[in-house]
Amino acid sequence: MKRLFFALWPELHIRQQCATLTGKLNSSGKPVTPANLHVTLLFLGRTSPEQQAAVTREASQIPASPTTLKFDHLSFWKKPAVLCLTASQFDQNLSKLHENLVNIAKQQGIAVEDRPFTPHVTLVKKAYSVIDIGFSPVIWHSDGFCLVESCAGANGIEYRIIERWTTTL
Ligand code: 2AM
Repeated sequence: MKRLFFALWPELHIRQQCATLTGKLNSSGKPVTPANLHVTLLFLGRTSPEQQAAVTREASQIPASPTTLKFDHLSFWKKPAVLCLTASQFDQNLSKLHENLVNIAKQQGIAVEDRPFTPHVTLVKKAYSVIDIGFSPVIWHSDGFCLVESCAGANGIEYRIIERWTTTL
């Protein structure tokens, strides 16, 4: 069993913009290491090899349409105690992608959250304060999505990209 999730995986310059912003926050908590920054599209959790093979096959059939996100808000979510970058605007392609992935997971008997999709990049974990600073929005043009494994590494959580689907393939 692997702990899997679908995600948008940012290019280096987006990671850098996010990391610079995190540095300016000067907040309590644990900043997410720049290499780990991402947008979770759908968390699958513990997934069997059969389920992995099926979701991979089905995800390959989804058109990996380009999508643009404008991350222009900082949100503090009290219960998970995280500070996130959230997007006030994102396009239909992303909503459709999320919907397709939910359907694929459900077809494989994978329990997924029914909450509305809120694209976000977690910047700081174990945070306990609201930070209100002005900043330039992070505009992210994404041209694909990934299936990612979450692993416990020697230095904390590591994410390994298992599959990547892009518009340029
Ligand atoms: P996040 O996207 O809100 O930061 C891999 O663990 C990713 O899946 C993390 O980025 C994490 O949160 C999200 N995640 C972890 N556990 C989850 C769960 N039980 N339900 C939904 N998403 C989860």
